[in-house]
Amino acid sequence: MLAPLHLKYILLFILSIRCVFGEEKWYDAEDGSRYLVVDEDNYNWYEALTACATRGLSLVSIQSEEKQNALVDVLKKTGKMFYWIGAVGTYIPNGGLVFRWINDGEEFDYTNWRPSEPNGRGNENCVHLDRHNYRWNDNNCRTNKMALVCEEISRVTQMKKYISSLERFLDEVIVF
Ligand SMILES: [Ca+2]
Repeated sequence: MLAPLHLKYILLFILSIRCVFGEEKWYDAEDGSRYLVVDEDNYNWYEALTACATRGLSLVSIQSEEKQNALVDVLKKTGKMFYWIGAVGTYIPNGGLVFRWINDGEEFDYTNWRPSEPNGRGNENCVHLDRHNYRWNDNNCRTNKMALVCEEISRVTQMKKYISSLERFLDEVIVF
């Protein structure tokens, strides 16, 4: 049978492994929201999106300064430098790159870009938060490995957004 002292060292060893390989943890933000931070910087944007989806979650969208501030408070407690968020650049028919939130497909209203960003011009279509100053940067979706932040999006919320976008679409194509 293991002595208590040995058990203590085994527990410390297990904890140290968690520190080396990172961890995921739920955080309660001051705005009442909850965010799951996967604090391992080995995901490209697509893998980050999948990591959230497999947990029934979505990469976080930051549509307001209040949400940005809440998220900054959360990230002050985490360990990595770069975190993927749920935004991508999409091309519009008349040219140009427009950034949208994946949760509702809406163009950015509130933004918090790092100075001189976005600068990818189509080569950096995915957005991440930078803990140097908690501002945003567009970066290559596939080649960069980062940590990530997920949030819960309820099925009711998703359905309301779907119905709203469908209504807008029908308003445009149906003439009574
Ligand atoms: Ca950039």
